[in-house]
Amino acid sequence: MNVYAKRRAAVLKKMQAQGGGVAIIHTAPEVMRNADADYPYRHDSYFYYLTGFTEPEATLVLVAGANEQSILFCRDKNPEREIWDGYRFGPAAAKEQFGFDAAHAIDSIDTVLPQLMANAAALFYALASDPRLDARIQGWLNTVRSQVRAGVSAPAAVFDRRVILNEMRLIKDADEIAIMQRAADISAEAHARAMRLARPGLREYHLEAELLHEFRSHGSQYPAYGSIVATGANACVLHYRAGDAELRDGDLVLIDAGCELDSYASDITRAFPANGKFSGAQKTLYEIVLASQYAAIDATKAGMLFTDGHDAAVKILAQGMLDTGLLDKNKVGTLDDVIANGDFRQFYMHRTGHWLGMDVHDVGEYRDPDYAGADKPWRKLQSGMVVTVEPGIYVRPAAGVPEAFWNIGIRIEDDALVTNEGCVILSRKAPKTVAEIETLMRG
Ligand SMILES: [Mn+2]
Repeated sequence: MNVYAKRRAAVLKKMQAQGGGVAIIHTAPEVMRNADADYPYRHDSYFYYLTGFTEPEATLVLVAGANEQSILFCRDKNPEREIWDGYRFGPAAAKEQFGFDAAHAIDSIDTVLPQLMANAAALFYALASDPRLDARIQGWLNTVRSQVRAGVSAPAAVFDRRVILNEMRLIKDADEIAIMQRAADISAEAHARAMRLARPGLREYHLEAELLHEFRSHGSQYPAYGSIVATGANACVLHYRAGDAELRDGDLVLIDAGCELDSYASDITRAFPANGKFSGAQKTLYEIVLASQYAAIDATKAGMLFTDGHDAAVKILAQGMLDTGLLDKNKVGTLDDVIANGDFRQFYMHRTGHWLGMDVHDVGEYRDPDYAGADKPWRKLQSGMVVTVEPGIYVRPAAGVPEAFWNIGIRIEDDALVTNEGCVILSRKAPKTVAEIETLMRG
């Protein structure tokens, strides 16, 4: 049984535990960019997780009844279209190749799906994720309901299938971990390449081009998200995209970029001096962020709370802000005051991590899903989760802030696989210490 079939079997088991029913998982639609040109096609992550099938216009149906079935709907063979757009499996070959119990042409879904839904206990689908999909579900349900006088019953309950799938996707299996390690290796090498080639006079897009070159030449299909290449003050804009600003002597350059490989994301951030040597002020802040990242990594292991890493990082960052005068002790008080009152948010305004997987901000609850009450505590990390660890400091010019630190933006981000003993840093090959970065850039 292939890994996708195993996952489908696991989903069917969970559906059975909820009384059985029919699950519907569409892949993503093709989206037009302009005129006849589409955006690069990217399948839906849930759909791929359960099928490994990458063609557009496809739907997976899981039937958890007395007779369990995995059924694929996909594009029919079409010699004419295949000349223009390329090979299509078609239902017969897809069934064979991907191990489904049955496969049908997508054009037949309006006829076949209501038959599968007839007398099913419940529907499992992604509620209110897409109005077009909701309308189609309504149509199929009404077709089933119209047969009620013939003794057919319609599903009486609807469950959000994402609840089952998010929990599964949150814990990565060996197959996924192997892919994520390769993705992180490629991205780490891309960061090293950008550092090696960086020098004053280049523009942000030159470094972006180097990242893309490294990603693509190692088989990555696309970047996992829009690459951030931000020089100087641009680094203080959290969602800045690589633009055309020139790297100036004395700038710090922040790169937040990761490739997607075989549907899995990597997500790495590094900051380095354009001229290869940290200034005193840059190094001071860099060492604070690095220390905070090590503290957060130490708190990243099974049994710790998701927020423990953030809290550990904030403690070090806030102390550093007091030590450097970014925060004025006479105004903000002690470390405890700074943390309690949130004064550190002037320079550190985001959280320290997020789940990582097929999506860069991957699915999964951050609160304990098993807690019955309303005020759910943060969830504990478990072996097999992958989380980013990404503290930072961003200093915008402001009255009372020492000018030496103005416009310095630093974030250090790694991808951590949680284990029972601690964590494995998947992105460990990206140079990180001041010495590593300066040595590489001198090279
Ligand atoms: Mn991130």
